[in-house]
Amino acid sequence: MTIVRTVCTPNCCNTCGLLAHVEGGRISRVEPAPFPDTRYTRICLKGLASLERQYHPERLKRPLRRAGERGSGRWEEVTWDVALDDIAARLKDIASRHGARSVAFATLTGSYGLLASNTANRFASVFGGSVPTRGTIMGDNGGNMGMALALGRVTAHEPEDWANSRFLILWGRNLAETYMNDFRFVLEAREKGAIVVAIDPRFTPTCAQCNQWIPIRPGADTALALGMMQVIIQDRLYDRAFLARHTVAPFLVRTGDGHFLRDPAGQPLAWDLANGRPGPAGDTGDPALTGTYAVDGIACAPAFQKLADLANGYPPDRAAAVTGVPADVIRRLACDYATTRPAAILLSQGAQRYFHGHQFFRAGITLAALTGNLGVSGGGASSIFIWPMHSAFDYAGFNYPDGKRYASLPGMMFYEAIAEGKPWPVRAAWFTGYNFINQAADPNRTIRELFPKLELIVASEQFMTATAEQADYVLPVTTFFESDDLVLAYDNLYVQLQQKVVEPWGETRSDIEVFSDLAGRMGLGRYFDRTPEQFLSALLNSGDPLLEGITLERLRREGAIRLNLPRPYVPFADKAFPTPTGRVEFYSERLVEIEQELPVHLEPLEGPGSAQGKKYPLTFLTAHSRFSANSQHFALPHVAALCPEPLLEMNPEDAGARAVRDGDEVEVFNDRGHCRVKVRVTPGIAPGVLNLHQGWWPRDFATGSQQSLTQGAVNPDQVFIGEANWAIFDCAVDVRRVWP
Ligand SMILES: Nc1nc2c(c(=O)[nH]1)N[C@H]1C(S)=C(S)[C@@H](COP(=O)(O)OP(=O)(O)OC[C@H]3O[C@@H](n4cnc5c(=O)[nH]c(N)nc54)[C@H](O)[C@@H]3O)O[C@H]1N2
Ligand SMILES: Nc1nc2c(c(=O)[nH]1)N[C@H]1C(S)=C(S)[C@@H](COP(=O)(O)OP(=O)(O)OC[C@H]3O[C@@H](n4cnc5c(=O)[nH]c(N)nc54)[C@H](O)[C@@H]3O)O[C@H]1N2
Ligand code: SF4
Ligand SMILES: [Mo]
Repeated sequence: MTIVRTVCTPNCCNTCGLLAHVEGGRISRVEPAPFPDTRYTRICLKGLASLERQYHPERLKRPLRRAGERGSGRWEEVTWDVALDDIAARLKDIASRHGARSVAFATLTGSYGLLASNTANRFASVFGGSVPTRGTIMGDNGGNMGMALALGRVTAHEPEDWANSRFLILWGRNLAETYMNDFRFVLEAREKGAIVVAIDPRFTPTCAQCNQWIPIRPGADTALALGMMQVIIQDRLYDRAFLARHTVAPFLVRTGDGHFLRDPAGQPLAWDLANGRPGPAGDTGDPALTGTYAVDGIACAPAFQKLADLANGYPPDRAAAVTGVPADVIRRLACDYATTRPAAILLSQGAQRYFHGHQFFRAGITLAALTGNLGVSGGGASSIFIWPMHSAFDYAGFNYPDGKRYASLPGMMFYEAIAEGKPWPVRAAWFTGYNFINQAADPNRTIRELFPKLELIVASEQFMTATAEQADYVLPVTTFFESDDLVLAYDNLYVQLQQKVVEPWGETRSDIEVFSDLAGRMGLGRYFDRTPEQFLSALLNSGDPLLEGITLERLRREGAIRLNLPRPYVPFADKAFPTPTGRVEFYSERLVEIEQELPVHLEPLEGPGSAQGKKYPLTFLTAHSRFSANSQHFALPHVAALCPEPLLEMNPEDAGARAVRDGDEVEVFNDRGHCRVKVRVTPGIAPGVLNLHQGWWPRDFATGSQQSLTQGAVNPDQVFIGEANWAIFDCAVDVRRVWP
């Protein structure tokens, strides 16, 4: 028997190390692999069930070519030579008629391996194709946009630092299910006496472990934050020194055009209380934060005053009316948060999956700035992405060989690129590590309107997913037990080596083998003339001091190595914020043009007052489940034993109004789609809100699918800021009982 250390690579953000026991060429069991810090030595049911996935009878073994209509399920097995020769010829032909850019290589999060998730990019670069940006099409980038505006960078405190907090707000962050292995650090904080509050329309397993659960109306979090700000400002609970020194609070804003008042050298000015004159904000010892001033006849007020004015519109009573959170709960939360230090806000994806999700992150960060909780251990307003992890590697060298660079297509424009040819036509799509039909917006539209416009669809897959079903070619790929790769987490700072444990199943190949072979057939072989190991070494040899001394040899010996950073990693500990002003920009000059210079609350696209909301009064959440990393695990026997079928969570009030009882079959519907599903009536979800976990396959429903209900609207405000993010939970539906 041999034991090999590899990594569990699905997108659950945890990247546990696995020790695989091999007997007679077959993996007999897996167990958690050691980490230098034993708190990271861990595994979950999905990781244990990865063996069932590995040896699943439905795993794809040989390349398949479509032998009937798309989606008909008729296939013929072909050799790799036949498949790749034909794909090469068709790519050339499509490129010659529509330009190489018309071929889109869409990779998402099937594997965290650097090669698995970047090889299609490299091929796209040398072929000249397009790559849809990932963060937005997956619906994770709205918050990032807000964070980048306010802090200059998307980042997070290292999870072990959560244990140093005295007060934690888990804001739309279902850690016990989605970061199950990191949740221990929150529990450590609690054991040390910290107070933990969860804000979520659902009573999740996370909420069950918190001191307080605060249900909220979906998409109303920015209004809640503004209500808290009103209390903090009115009761003077804010950290004046931090605001004056490290944020734009003292900058004078011109009442006329909303821009900062600057001196001729371009330095923003503040009102110096010591001498009653304006001066460069950086030199002003005692700047005014409040009031209004006239400077050379120009009316202006400090940015903090502008924020206070906005917050004044949300006293707790008003915020309560908007959010559904009682006024006394808002007041208390604000006081507790502002007076217990250090206090952390863990922002996450749930509350940013709305049309204006970027605003929620800005609001959360503004709270942290008001209370001086940025750059301190145990504090912060953290996203799910820990920045130094990914910035350290030489992605550019891998993805853009010889300076050749794919055309970057804003993720949410993928649809219009196919439908309308905007911003340029897409005529072929290749999905790697992406169950697009299952996991992306409005699949009914995709199948009905978009895919028929594509001349070629290829899916590199392990299983016949709903996406693979629509392809012309399905290419079978290896798992993390069958190939070498480097694996990074999104939430911790350990680099790990994924090592081949067993020989590839059937004729499966790794993504890099597939694209190397194809490149050879297309005269692009020189860009793939290195071994996977050489590519991995190059990715590691970025010259970044964070990676100094971290080599493949060491990784092979030690398994997991933490980046060269002091522990715990606390972003902005030096109070240097990489924004245009070097300060926390809760007021963004750039957004004056769209009247979002401050974190104003904006209603969801399909909220109660909207046209869709009036027609369909319930908000449809499709949250992430502990039983599956996205679409990868639900069907595995050990998982199915505990979670056998999709269930719609529904409040008794909404159920009663529709004569629906627990266990009934219902249909969830809107203009875009429907699905038939069993109901779980529970007070653990706010009235007006439904939840059906994401990741289930269409075949798990009697008819329809949960994904068919979602919309893919593009928010022009976000396009102005950067690009539109998929507002997954911004989705109005209704429910009717299905009579037997
Ligand atoms: N087991 C498991 N772990 C995973 C994943 C998985 O599929 N399975 N997926 C990984 C990925 S890709 C991601 S992006 C992360 C996502 O991690 P999370 O952000 O934790 O997950 P979500 O389920 O998107 O949303 C979290 C919570 O937000 C709540 N929510 C919904 N709307 C609102 C709202 O308007 N306001 C507030 N305050 N809360 C709201 C939901 O009810 C949900 O409980 O998890 C990662 N981890
Ligand atoms: N309704 C709804 N939809 C959502 C979400 C939601 O909250 N609600 N969340 C969204 C979010 S945050 C995310 S991140 C996305 C995730 O969406 P996806 O990234 O599509 O999720 P997965 O199902 O994990 O992975 C896709 C496929 O990758 C395959 N795969 C695994 N390893 C490899 C490999 O090494 N190579 C190749 N070629 N394929 C491999 C798997 O078999 C799987 O079918 O889903 C999004 N969709
Ligand atoms: S699925 Fe995620 S939490 Fe579970 S073992 Fe794999 S990496 Fe760890
Ligand atoms: Mo995600």
